[in-house]
Amino acid sequence: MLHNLRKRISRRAAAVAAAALISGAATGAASAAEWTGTVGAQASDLTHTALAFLPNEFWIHAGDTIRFHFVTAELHTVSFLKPGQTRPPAFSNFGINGGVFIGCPGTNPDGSSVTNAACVTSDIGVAGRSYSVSFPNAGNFKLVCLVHVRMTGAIHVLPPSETLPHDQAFYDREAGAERTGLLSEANALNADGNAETVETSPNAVTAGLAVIRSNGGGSQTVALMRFFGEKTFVRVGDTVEWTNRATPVAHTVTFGTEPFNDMPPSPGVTLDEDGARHAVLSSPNESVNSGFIGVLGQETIGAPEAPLDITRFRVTFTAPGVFNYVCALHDDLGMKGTVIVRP
Ligand SMILES: [Cu+2]
Repeated sequence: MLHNLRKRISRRAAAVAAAALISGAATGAASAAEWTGTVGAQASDLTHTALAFLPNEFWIHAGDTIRFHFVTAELHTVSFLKPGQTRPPAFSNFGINGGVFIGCPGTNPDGSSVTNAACVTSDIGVAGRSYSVSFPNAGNFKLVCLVHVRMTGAIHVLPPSETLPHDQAFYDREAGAERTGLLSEANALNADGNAETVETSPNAVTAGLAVIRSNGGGSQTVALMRFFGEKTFVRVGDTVEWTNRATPVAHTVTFGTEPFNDMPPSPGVTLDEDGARHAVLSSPNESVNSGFIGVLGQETIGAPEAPLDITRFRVTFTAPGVFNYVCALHDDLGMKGTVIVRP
């Protein structure tokens, strides 16, 4: 669970915010502007999450700064990889103690300059924290979150002689409209997921849903971090099947004790003929982890072909009982379920 990491970071954020207040008085260059944006959005039900920069496109002047505010329980970064750089995984491990953030590798201090010469990234950001980057040179820069693929933005940096097309009020309106659009999409998706759960097999569970929306700045993702059919009733000998339909968000199905690293499947998890992972559970006291399931390696021109993604996990239950499970990545957002196995 990334829960512990989230808690640990929010405590540190309070200290950073206090330091920022003190140093804020000393800033104020003559012509350079500071723009603001938001990272992520969430509904009161935390399972409804927008993985998006809001807005995800800015036109600014060389010398300007953009400050991004983190507002969600879900973790994000503000990052600019060096052009051509291979995208690193977010963490060296994803486990019970949260995992170690890799970054560029490493992170850059608040106020760092973005150029094409080097990668620049914030640390993992959570609600209450912010991160600013400045752009000394004209050019076009791709903004990414290292935790979520398909969460991108564009920063167009113009020479000071050019007139900017928009003011901050425009970007605030854009952010509001995108936030509203993404979260209402989450509601629609939730209704679809609930309806489909009723129609499909009682042994089938949808492990997350998501939709990617694209605009001129890049892509924004709406994700539902929940299991549709979170209570499943089966008989001894039955098999339950989980399918991640949340392109491009990884999830796990984890029974019992969470492993040190959630990414690989537990030893003993086998592959069915159709490529799905499969485990057998004979007691609610046993632990098993599906490993990451999801569609992560999408088609990209110029990149080596990625293998077929594993989107399904099956568990055969050989004894009665109440088997609770979580998504190890999103349990603190409410992604949990139960299989009740009757004799
Ligand atoms: Cu999840």
